[in-house]
Amino acid sequence: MLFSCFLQSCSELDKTKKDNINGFYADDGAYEIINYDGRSDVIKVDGAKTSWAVVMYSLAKYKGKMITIELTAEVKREGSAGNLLWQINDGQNYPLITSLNNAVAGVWHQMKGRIVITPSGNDFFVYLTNWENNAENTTYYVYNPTVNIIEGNPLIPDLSLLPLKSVYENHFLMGNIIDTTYLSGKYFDLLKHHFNIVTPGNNLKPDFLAPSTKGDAYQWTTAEEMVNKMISNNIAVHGHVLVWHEQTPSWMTVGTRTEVETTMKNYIAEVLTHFQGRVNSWDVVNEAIKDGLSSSDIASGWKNCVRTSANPWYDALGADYIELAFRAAREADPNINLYYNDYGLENTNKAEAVRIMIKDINDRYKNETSGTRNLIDGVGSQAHVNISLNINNVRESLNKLFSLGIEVSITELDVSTINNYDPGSGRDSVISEANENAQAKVYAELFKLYIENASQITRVTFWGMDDGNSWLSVGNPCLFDWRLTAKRAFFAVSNPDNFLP
Ligand code: 9MR
Repeated sequence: MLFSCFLQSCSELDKTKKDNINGFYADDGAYEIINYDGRSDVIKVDGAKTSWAVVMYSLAKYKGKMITIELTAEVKREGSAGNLLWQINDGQNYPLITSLNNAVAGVWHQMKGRIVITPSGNDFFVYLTNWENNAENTTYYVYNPTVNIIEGNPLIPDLSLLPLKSVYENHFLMGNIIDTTYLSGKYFDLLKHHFNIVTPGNNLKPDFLAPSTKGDAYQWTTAEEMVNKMISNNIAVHGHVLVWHEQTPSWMTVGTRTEVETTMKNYIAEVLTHFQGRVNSWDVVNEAIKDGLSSSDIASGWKNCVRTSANPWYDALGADYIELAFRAAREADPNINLYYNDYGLENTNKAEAVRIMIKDINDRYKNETSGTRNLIDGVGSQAHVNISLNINNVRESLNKLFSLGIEVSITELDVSTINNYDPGSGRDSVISEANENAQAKVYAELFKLYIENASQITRVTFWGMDDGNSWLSVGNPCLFDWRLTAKRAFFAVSNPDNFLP
């Protein structure tokens, strides 16, 4: 049995509990501290002995104060796969800190989590549990649980840094994404400091605006709040997205060809009219071109390069859905800038397919308008890349897009330190020095290239402000860490030459 205490709040422990490890204690009778799997001082929680089989850590002394709780532990389940979760109990609420879902039994798993909280209830502790299906009868083991507490507001942006929008004011617009988190407090301060255009990351998508049931009312409230807040702060808004194979209520793509075409037109008209004069450019169609294209696919024509699988717009309307959407948008608001947006254009074949598609659609539209107007005004290269990026491919692809003679924007830039799209827990931000340097170098290479081509680039938008809130948080792809501190990546974007040979 181990009675020693390592962390500050040890003295705050409930003395009625018998034992603790690093200040953690388990509930009476249901646990023992054992040597297990070659490790000493493992907490074994015996699921058969209690319905309240938890490992707890008292935070009573922080009640009513804003703190950040960071937790780590190694955990292992007995029996079958299942969940292990870290929660708060403040006597009234039980916020989830993090969960390990469907963890395989019989192996150790690393768990970590972070929460910023000001608890107001009668009690205050964190606990690790295997609560699932109203039962906690699985035995599990916890090794080396740790807590780190940061007191006060953890967000510490440095607003004395030269704003990125000033660094690039003669080159292109600087953008980032927003959700409701970024509308106030230090998140908003940092957004306003550096960026002059935003893209709502989710709130202008069909599944946020359109009714989930056909015929019900549109849901404007949150989007309105966002757009108005930005405009009143002189931050422009780019709209994302009207027609996409994801995040779209299913009723919108169900019916005969004529019905779906009508639904699409009505949706586009409804949204563009609603935001007319407030949102200046829109991604009309997103991600319509397939991955893994060969040169013979491209030689067979762009319509053979359109995404066919899991694409309900394609199922209803065929490859024509792309042009139909742009025509509907032009009709609904002739003054708005219409963008085609896609990812993976670092792959030169995919960029080529996008190029021939836009050229074909624009050439035909120009014929109809006596050469006066394109239908597609801009092309967005998302640029979700990682530290193995080959900058030569980016250069070649951008040159293909520049050859179209329309606006080119970088629309969703992030540089992940891992080579996959693991979204992570949303709470990671431990980055090795080697990865932070490699990431800074890629950002520097990209911005050097963008600067060289600045006359042909309208906007560069990052897909996330900080690693804590990024959709790829586990790969820490942003310029700021979860506390809004500028990373090397930020300084590489501010001054690429300092990070290049
Ligand atoms: O960042 C968005 C994330 O919060 C959503 O869960 C996800 C769901 O589809 O969409 C993310 O944004 C995507 C964007 O709309 C289109 N390009 C890829 C982006 C990352 O998945």
